[in-house]
Amino acid sequence: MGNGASAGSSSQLTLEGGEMLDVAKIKTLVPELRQQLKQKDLEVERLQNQLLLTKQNLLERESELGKLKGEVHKLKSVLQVTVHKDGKPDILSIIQEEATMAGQEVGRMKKQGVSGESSGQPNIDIKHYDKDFRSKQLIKDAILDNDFLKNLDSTQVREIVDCMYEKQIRTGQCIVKESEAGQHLFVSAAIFLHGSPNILTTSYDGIPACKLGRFYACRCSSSGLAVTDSRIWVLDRRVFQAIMMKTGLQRQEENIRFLKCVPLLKNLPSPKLAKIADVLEIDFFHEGEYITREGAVGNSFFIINKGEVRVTQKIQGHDNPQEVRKLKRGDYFGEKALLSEDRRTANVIAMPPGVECLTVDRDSFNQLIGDLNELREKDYGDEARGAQRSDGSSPLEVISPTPFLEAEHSYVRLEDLEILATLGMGGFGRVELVQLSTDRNNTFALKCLKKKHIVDTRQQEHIYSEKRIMMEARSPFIARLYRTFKDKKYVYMLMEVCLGGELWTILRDRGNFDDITTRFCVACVIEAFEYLHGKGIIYRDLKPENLLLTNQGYVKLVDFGFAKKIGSGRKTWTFCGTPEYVAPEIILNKGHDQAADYWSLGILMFELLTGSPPFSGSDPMKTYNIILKGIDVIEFSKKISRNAHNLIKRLCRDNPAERLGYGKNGIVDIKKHKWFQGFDWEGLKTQTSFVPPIVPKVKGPADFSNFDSYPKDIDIPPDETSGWDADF
Ligand code: 6JR
Repeated sequence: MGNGASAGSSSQLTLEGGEMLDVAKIKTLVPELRQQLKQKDLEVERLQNQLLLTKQNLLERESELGKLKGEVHKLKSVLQVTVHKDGKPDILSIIQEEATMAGQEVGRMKKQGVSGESSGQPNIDIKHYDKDFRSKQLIKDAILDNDFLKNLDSTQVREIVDCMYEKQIRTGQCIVKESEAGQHLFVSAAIFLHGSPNILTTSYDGIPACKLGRFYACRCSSSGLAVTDSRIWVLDRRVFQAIMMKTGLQRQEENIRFLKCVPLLKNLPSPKLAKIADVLEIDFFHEGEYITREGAVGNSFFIINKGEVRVTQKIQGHDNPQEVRKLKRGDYFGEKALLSEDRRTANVIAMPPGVECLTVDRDSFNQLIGDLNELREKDYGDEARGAQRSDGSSPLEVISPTPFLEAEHSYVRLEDLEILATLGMGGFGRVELVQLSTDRNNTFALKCLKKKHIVDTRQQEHIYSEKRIMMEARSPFIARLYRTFKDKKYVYMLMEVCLGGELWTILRDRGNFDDITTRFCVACVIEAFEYLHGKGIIYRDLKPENLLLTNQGYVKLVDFGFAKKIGSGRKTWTFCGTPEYVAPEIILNKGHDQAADYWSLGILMFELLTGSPPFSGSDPMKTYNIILKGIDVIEFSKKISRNAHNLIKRLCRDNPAERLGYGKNGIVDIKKHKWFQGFDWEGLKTQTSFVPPIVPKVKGPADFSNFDSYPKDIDIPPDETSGWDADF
């Protein structure tokens, strides 16, 4: 005792920095600090509440907005119908245009298909015209200044430059004539005004002149009038198409020819080689350059096209890597980091004078090449490290032959049918609900196509193809076509009726679908696509407008106007589809195949989940330009879940070869995606154990209440007797 400042007395504390604190003083401060803390807590709580309220408010606003949008959609659709009733469809386009100009989205208007003539591939002479260096440069500059054409490769640009021919134009002369068939816009003739390298194009039906590039998007015919006497360069659309096709084919053929000489790949079936040829990139490495570095991560597989490489490795007992072998043209390397190791097992160095390699990235390698026995069993003398996988060599792709099909309802005659109501309407004609006068319980959908319209829009071949494909199709996810008729004015298709209505109508009324509904609809489409692709058929016109609900609520694909049998490993070049849904390779005329359907599947998912497709402009040209910018610049609404977002992005890859579904497992890869986790594919196929998410109300075989109402047809088309439909 006695010593006031003893260690036992705790009246003072020494802080780390040597500062002294009076404990008694602190004790008096504690209640005050507690009070302050409590106040801060309260404030935090208040702020949190505010945040919650704002969030709630936001959600409410969002839902209000959704409802409003739904109402706008309904109104627009009613308008669409009323306008047709008045027989003045022009008003609608004015409304639509004004809405677009005001910056609003053109929501629930039915989307129209677009197609180039169906007269097969252009088989025309690609003629070159001599021109001086300056003119060539001018044309080239114009091409590189154009949003579309700048995507072409140098061979294609050179061909276009060579094929343009000169034309003298006098002041006031009309460069492009206007025709009545109007709506479709696409590059058909590129005209370069002398002096200012702008590109003018006409749409491919020869309709209003339209400038691409700097003075883009005037739809008026006056833009086709020459202001002064001038010299222009012209390229016919058919030549343009022929160039695109020729160069595309050439590149593919060259690559395939080389791949056939690569010992590793020479036994693969041609369709597979074609796919590999599609994903190849050509890379050049200077002498001495390290193509792979031992220990580094690697994501590419290489085939040597030109030159030689040296392979070196660290070997015990040596300070420097030692050469283990040389590889030459036709040899490959880089498989190990992709198969079993994550890292490169050796250095691969380009030898003089440099090396050209065909490069395949990791994804494409896994999809197309990775399961080859030779690769898996490859042994560089390193204790059989390669053979880790079970056999998985890719099955040969075969197109199933057409089985003998029974002809249901082939006895039905046109005279036996009575029209009950109109189920759909378009430029082509109408789809009527009809019943058999001899059996009123038997109803069908009768598609009536105006022959004059078919001839005017050169769709004869598409109509035949539609008939052939639909007559043969036997899938629960594709509407049946029983038989066809014809008379002087129309050709007719007698089809299975789906009284649940169009998915488009339901989407319009609901605004958007939830994940479950969307998954179901997309799954039905996948089943239909699996069936079609298995027969070498591409569909090319996916959209909610072409999906019908059966009475039970299953989804069926209708309208095969753009479907085409191309076989596997083949491509086609005819431009067609619906602008919002066409894939970039179709726009760029690079040739397209099944992968274009996978692209559209991603667009469909997006539209069903949000109510609008991701790429949409006020006219087709604008839409195409937005599509070419890619899916990565599109903002994804919160309505789209993480897994759905991921799947959409995997489907909407710019490069068709990278799309999910295009790999060696085909469409199964899409079915296995996380978004479909737990989905009962078997139940869907058999249509038994499944309760569809939307079960429509259908009271009987003649109940058309799930369809919008359409006015009676007042427009009677003229006779068309050219005889193109002899075999229809
Ligand atoms: N060894 C690439 C060529 C050899 C060779 C021996 C080894 C490994 P990668 O070099 O694939 O990149 O394609 O790893 O992706 O004798 N190459 N000759 N690799 N590894 C490689 C091959 C190619 C570099 C070789 C290679 C070994 C030996 C022991 C582990 C343990």
